[in-house]
Amino acid sequence: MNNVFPENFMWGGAVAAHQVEGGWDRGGKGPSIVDVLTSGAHGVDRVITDGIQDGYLYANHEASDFYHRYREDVALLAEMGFRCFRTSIAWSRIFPLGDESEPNEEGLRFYDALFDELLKYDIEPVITLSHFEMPNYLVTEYGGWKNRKVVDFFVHFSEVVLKRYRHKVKYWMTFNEINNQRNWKTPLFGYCCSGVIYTHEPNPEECMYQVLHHQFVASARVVKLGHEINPALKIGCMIAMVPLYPYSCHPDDVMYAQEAMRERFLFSDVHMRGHYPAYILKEWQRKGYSIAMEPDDAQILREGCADYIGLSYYMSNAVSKANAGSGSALSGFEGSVPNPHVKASDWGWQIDPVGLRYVLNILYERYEKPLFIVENGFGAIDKKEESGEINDDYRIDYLRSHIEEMKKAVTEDGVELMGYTPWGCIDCVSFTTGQYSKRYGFIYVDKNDDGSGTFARSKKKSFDWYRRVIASNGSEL
Ligand code: BGP
Repeated sequence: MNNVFPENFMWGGAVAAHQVEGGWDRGGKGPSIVDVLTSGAHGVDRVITDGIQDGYLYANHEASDFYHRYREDVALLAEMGFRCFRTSIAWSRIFPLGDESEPNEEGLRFYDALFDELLKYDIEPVITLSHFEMPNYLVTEYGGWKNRKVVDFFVHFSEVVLKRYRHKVKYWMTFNEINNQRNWKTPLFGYCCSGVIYTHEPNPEECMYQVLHHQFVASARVVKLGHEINPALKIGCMIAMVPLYPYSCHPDDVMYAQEAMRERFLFSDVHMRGHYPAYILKEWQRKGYSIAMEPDDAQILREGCADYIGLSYYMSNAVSKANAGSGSALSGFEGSVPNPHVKASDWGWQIDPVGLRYVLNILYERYEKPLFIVENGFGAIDKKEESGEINDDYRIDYLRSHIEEMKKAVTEDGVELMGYTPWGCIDCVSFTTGQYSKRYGFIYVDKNDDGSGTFARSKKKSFDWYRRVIASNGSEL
């Protein structure tokens, strides 16, 4: 079973700037929305008070101190044999306020140095342009993504970095988990994706679709621009792919699950096909929503289809019509029920490796475009033994079982898969909890929820395991 994955399969790992870098106010960086999320400090008003779990207080100000320690980290990634590394560029490191025309050279130099360091070891950077962290100024001055002007600011930022790094970075993605804001009832998701607290809007859902339209247009413009800057660039979209199974084979459950899945497909449909699908136009009509669009928008969307689908996969969910409210599943699937056939993590995330093979197949059948698993992983509280060892066998089990299913999708089903980058390869701040103790890494970082810790790095048991997986191109699991 040697070489079941293509020789150029991109094994690696993923993080995001605000969850790993720290240095939140270093090198001329401006505050981003996550830097001030629950605080009233630094002259910025407290923005969200509801819906955010305790602990999301400045954890990202220092995060894993990657900003100062990236050389040491990249050397460790190289030791594991990484062929690629996914991270994001913090927009407010390049444009502290977000709207200026002149970029911050010091911020640009940081990413130059990081990319050079990666390339020194033949590690391909895979870069997300927006991972939950727009410059805070764009929210306080412009109201975030509901303002069409933000499209131009984002395209300008993207143009600067695409040009600057065109010979260093080939693989890009526009918006991380763009479909998370479909979850607008949870302020954290909606806000981090858009800078808008949807629940404070007179018509939250309509506002969310307006924001989304702006982001679709921005993404399409960036894809087109990127190809003009360097035709070799591959610019993908990024979707959180949680499949929603019908709870039973009752036709009502099956239909409900299909409707609920449009909460995912809407995003990949527009990104990959370049137009809005019929089901969403009908939904808007039913609800009397009118989304402001400019005359050229349809053409922009058509001309800016993404090159590949980046996806995160952590879990599956099940939905039951009987459990749902009266609204359509597309307006928030209230019918979510625990699946009795799978176990869940301590955070209730249902562990379902077969679901990964399933989503790879449904996405590939639907678009016949390359896929890239840019997040997958197991968040857990790791215990450091007195000997210093961290025996994270649960993480190895999780990853092994998912890689096995990914392998079937590639070798048995013929899915075109570009690579695999497990989430949080270096321990970093958890997005949904804001805490440090929910860890995903192969590399342990000595940092605790109360802010204590030395930032010292050490290797978990999974470090060596993953090194062997990569060295054997996935045949030794
Ligand atoms: C995804 C995000 C990541 C990441 C991951 C794990 O939704 O793209 O930023 O954090 O989930 O989630 P958490 O950190 O909350 O466990």
